[in-house]
Amino acid sequence: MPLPQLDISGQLVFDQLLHLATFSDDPNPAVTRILFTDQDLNARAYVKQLMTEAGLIVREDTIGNVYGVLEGSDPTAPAVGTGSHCDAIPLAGAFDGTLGVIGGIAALGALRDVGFRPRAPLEVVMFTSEEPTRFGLSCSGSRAMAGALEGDYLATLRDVNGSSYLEAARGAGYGAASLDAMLAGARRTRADLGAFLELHIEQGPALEAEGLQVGLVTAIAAPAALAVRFSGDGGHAGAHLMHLRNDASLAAAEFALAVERIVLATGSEDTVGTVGRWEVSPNAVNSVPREAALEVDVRDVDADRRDGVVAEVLAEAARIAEARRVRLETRVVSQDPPAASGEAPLAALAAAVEHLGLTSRRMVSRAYHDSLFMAQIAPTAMVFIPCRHGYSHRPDEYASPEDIERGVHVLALALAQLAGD
Ligand code: HGY
Ligand code: MN
Ligand code: MN
Ligand code: MN
Repeated sequence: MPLPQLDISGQLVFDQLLHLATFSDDPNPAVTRILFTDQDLNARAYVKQLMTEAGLIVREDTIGNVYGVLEGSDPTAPAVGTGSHCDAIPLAGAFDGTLGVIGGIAALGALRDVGFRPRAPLEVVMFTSEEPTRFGLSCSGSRAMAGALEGDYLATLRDVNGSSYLEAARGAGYGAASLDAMLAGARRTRADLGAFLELHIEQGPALEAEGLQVGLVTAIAAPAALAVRFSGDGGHAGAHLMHLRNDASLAAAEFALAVERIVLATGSEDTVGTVGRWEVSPNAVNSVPREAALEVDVRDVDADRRDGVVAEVLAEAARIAEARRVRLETRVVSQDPPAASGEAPLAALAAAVEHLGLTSRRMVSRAYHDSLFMAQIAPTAMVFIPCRHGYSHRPDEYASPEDIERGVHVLALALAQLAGD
């Protein structure tokens, strides 16, 4: 099909992203926007406003996924979707996730503005939450959509205030009579979703280092998240003698270095791991730590190798706990398979890149995305644009209006091909 001539303003999308970034619990340029908080609700309102202004039909599901729909000439055809997330981990930046939502709206708006009438419905979705910050679980919206989230498991999760996911969802105006009903209300299947694309910043340095304009993602690495808690008996930092102590934080310190050692021991640069969250209690200089609550992030493009690292890390936690006479609780919060991109969406992106005469390379995404789960219910692919120095999950995360314009343009042309006219 002849590809439509589109008028896309990277500057406009850039400005909208910077406005969206003002909805934050931390001062600019940092962005902190946690699921179902007031700033998250402000961001949702802005996204729905932009969807409406772009002429899209707005709807929300029971878990808070927000859809903007451009109706197709054949409403029975499986939809072609795009989207990403607007939640942001503490002290993050303005472009992670948001580019795929605001850029997706701009892509659908640009197609509509030139009178492009898709055969299949086109949808842009803001997933309710991709970051694991509030409940420890990543991608709750796309997991629910893909049927990859059990109500029994979600019921076990609590935030730092002890609130459940359902309570938080209801507080934000979502939810349902039960968790299972809420999850059922978000469910999509291959019958109603024919393809999915996600535009995202690379969150790494490769495109910039190689002077390339676009990345075509062939696979998404397999992520895992573990919760590990060491508990000792604490004591007075002065009077409690060393040979009597079972210091939980020292056990955590030995464990964190063991995670690094085990990850490096695979010998592959594709294996990565860190202890990203580490909370000590009572966290007083003159009190021997009683508790050390950690969260561990382990990833690899090779799922078996990732699983081997997870097993070794958990075994090492038990060895350290025994040796240091501390108690141990561990939980595998998530341990997800990798995702391979679908041929048709990848080909549509590649055709758009060629049509626009852009430089590109195929690459693996080491970050996870909602596409990791969308790939379980529809052929899925991602398109990356460079971000300055590869920085992400930092306030100085940055993507230029020019790169944004190229990414949105590729996305729009790929969506047009997949939806047909
Ligand atoms: O952690 C990730 O990979 C994603 O950016 N949340
Ligand atoms: Mn992120
Ligand atoms: Mn993201
Ligand atoms: Mn992501």
